[in-house]
Amino acid sequence: MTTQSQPPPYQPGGSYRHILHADLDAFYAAVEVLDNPDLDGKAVMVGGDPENRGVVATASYEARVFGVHSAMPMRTAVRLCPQGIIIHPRFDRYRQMSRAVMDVFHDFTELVEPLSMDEAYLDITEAVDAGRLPLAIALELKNTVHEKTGLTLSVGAGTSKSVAKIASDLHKPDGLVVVAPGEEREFLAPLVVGKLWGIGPKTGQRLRADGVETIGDLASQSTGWFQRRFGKRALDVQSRATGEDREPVRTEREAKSVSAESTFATDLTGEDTLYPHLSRLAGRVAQHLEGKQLKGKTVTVKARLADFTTFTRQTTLPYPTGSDTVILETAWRLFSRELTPGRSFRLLGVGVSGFTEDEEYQLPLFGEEQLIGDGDSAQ
Ligand code: DCP
Ligand code: MG
Repeated sequence: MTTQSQPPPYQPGGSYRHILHADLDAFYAAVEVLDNPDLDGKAVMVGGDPENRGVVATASYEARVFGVHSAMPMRTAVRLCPQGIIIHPRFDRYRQMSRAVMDVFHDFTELVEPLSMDEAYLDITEAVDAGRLPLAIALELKNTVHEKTGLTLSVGAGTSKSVAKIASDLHKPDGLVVVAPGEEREFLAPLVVGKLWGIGPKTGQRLRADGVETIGDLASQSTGWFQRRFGKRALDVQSRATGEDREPVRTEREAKSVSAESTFATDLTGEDTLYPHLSRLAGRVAQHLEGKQLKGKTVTVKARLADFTTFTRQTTLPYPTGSDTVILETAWRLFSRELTPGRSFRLLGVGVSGFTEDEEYQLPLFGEEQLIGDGDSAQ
């Protein structure tokens, strides 16, 4: 593995940083259409079986018109879009395409931060400082990805990661939105607060209840208001709302652990109830590890009891893993020891750490990768 140098820190009053956020359109479905042109123009739904509580990993834009979306139970998707063609995911093929796309990104700049298999930030400051326009670079990136892989990419350009990310999502599919330096605040102002990184549905709802609907409403609040509202996160949220955040594009494997946790609406008890939750969390962690191309040796389970007692249990495997099956089996082994009758849980978490840079390890073949979709957060 090579470690790349970071861009110089942002100098207030100095020149702008220029960042692209690039995200493939309907990634898994687009790969399926590419490999089988008969599917072109049809409602394609990639995911698990409707009979087996499978979920939709993604759907083509033709299927989305009917309301089908990622993480929806496939059974619901079939009801909304009966003519939809269900395709089982081929992860190896998606990984292969992902690598090809990431290679193109790396031809543009060495400062690439992958966020998942189909999405990355690119720091293009050097090229812009040398006289190229962000628009020209973004167009060339889209064209090159299309030429080399046949996939379409949506790109957002801006002076910060959060502006670029919001911009890339705005005109999907095949979108291209450039936010000029100095126009960040104006660009963000009319958008709903939920578009901001870090404002989930619950926070969004609470803000709306207080009359803060748009990012513009948020940006006009005082620093004291942000502090009361967001505590430790105040400065981060405020700088994102005003389009002034200066998070650098991170190329190194900085993550020390990848985890996902879930607090339940009601305390849960019993194996049958808790196992699916652990399974979902293990799936989220595996997906995140995959996006970051990481494997770790240590699996941790976190649990909080009804009385708020919180504890963690962990074990170290003889080999690094990124497999949802292995993570789940290990996590369940740790957790099931704690599952005494009647004990009820309000939170569960699964984490993987102890990352290795040795890519030589190959796991023996475990069962098929499972598809577990849900909106839990993974860090
Ligand atoms: N994915 C998944 N489960 C989810 C969300 C996504 O398995 N809950 C997979 C399938 C997607 C891929 O990750 O194809 C990329 O995720 P995106 O959120 O970028 O979604 P798409 O690329 O499919 O659509 P788009 O980016 O055009 O909205
Ligand atoms: Mg995508």
